[in-house]
Amino acid sequence: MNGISLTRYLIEEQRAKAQIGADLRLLIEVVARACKTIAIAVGKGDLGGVLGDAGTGNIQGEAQKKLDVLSNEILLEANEWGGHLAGLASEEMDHPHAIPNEFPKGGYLLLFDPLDGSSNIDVNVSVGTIFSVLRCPEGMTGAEDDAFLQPGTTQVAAGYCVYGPSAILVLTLGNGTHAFTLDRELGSFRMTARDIQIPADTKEFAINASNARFWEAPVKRYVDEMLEGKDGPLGKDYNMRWVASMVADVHRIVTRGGVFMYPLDSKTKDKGGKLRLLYEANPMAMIVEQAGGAATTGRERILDLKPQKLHQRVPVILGSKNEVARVTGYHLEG
Ligand code: AHM
Ligand code: MG
Repeated sequence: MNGISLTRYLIEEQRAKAQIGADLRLLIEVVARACKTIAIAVGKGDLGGVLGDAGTGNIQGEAQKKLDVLSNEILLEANEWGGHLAGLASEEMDHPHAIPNEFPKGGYLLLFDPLDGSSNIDVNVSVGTIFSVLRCPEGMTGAEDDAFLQPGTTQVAAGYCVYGPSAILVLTLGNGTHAFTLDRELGSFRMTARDIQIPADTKEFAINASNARFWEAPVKRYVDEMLEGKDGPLGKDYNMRWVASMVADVHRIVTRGGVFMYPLDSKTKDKGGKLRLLYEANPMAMIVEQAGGAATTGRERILDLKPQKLHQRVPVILGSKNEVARVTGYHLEG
């Protein structure tokens, strides 16, 4: 079945398996369309005048790139008028964006990191969009932060689009993880991998090793053991990769296995971690679990966490399930 369009995949999910309704199908189509627009903007680079800082900051005190702001606007504009959403929340907005009164409202909530890894934009390294879809709880409008504070297990869909040599949308509707590559001439996403399975074992890990002196003991132990290679307790040589774009690092793991860690460390402890729960960790955890992998904070399954704040941060360890189990075990022993 490789090669079917995203549209056909969604229609078949809606028709044959009653897996999704028309509203969710529209939502995914609209997000995919926005990702195409972002892919074009990212691809133009300097020629589009889109590189560099926007001169503004987000609620987390991070400097925004022009493409962070543009990607956020593209996703908002694409999603606010279709009638499928009650509200939207983003890494780049302090509070949710309510659907303007002139448009009909739907039953879903959309969360996104419009352009993750944006520190890589100016050096032409892969970046990506991450998104998560929730149902708007009864009695809420979708404009309040509380509407979005749902555990990751309640996500009805999650995905990312990595803007690399090709643009690839990786999507789960809760029954498997599938990849769709953008055919730039046709302007359509076509399935290039169905029911992705992340190998349970791996010899590849991803961590920002410059933080080593800030790590907790279980992560130090695990990384030291990997570095000892085949003469150490793990009995094999490991390789290391760190793109510093979560989307690109996770995409490598989805493609060939590996373990990704942005663990708790003494530098980010006060904030709870580096990566954001609702629009980075939760969607990636759903995608990885649906592909047979695992995702924890080191101590708990990410998808079971009960969010307290819209922009909450968490430690993230995800990927090949035996390695995630090993390092999670080290945390629980300690
Ligand atoms: P961002 O959302 O501001 O781009 O930050 C998240 C990114 C992730 O994509 C990546 O894994 C991480 O930050 C890299 O952090 P570091 O620069 O500490 O290696
Ligand atoms: Mg991000």
